[in-house]
Amino acid sequence: MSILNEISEMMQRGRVAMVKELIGKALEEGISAKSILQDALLPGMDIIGEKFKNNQVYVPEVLIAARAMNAGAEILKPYLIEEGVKDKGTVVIGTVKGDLHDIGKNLVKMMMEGKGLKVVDLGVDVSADRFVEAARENNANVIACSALLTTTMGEMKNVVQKVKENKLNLKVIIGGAPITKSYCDSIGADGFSSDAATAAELAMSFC
Ligand code: B1M
Repeated sequence: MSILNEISEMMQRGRVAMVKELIGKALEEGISAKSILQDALLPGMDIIGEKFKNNQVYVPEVLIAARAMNAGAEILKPYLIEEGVKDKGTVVIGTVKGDLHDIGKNLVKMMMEGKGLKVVDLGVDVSADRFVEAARENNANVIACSALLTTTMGEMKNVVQKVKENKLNLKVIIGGAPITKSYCDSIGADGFSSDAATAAELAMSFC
């Protein structure tokens, strides 16, 4: 089995220590952090997602896999982020109200920090009011909302409305598995991206 397959396998089983060790080994072997993320961790999480959908695994297994995924991504962080001058702008990021998925949001944050942006992370289950309050407190250029559930993505519309009501001079960008460009246009958000790297570029372009 290749080391990338091993990492994916161990991540799916939630074996945090093994994931860390194998990632260290892969980096020593010269495999890029980008490849470890794209060819091992993300496909591993897709497999878990498929099994979850088909009732082959349940919430506890998904949670332990998610913990291993986050631990792996943490190790890759310094390799993934390019050196950049800090504070090219400020982004307030969070996963919307009712939604506890944070792996994608954490990746977006990581990529943004890599571009030299200051990122204020509000975590998960963030209401539209909280996004607006934090944006004001931090004089943010961008609010970045993540949602993984079709039942929670509606909160993004509330964020856009609150920003307009409060006449804040900033952009709202959105993303996450169920989000599309047409949804973005329909709620009047300023930008959409389907992946973390493009989300960071988008945020930069608004700063
Ligand atoms: Co949940 N879950 N989950 N889950 N989960 C999904 C999303 C689901 C598709 C699984 C499925 O049925 N196949 C499904 C949603 C169905 C739907 O709404 N259409 C689902 C469900 C139903 C649920 C629960 C309701 C299950 C239940 O309890 N019965 C429940 C809801 C809890 C809640 O939030 N209130 C639930 C719970 C959980 C766990 C807690 C167990 C765990 C989350 C742990 C955590 O995040 N710390 C979990 C997980 C891990 C998943 C799957 C398996 C993986 C999600 C993930 O992290 N992917 C997921 C199935 C799947 O996606 N295949 C699933 C990896 C991550 C890197 O991708 O977040 O898409 P993603 O981020 C991408 C892009 O979307 C983009 O960049 C990232 C990478 O490039 N992106 C942005 C993300 N945010 C962005 C923001 C941007 C731009 C780009 O701009 C601001």
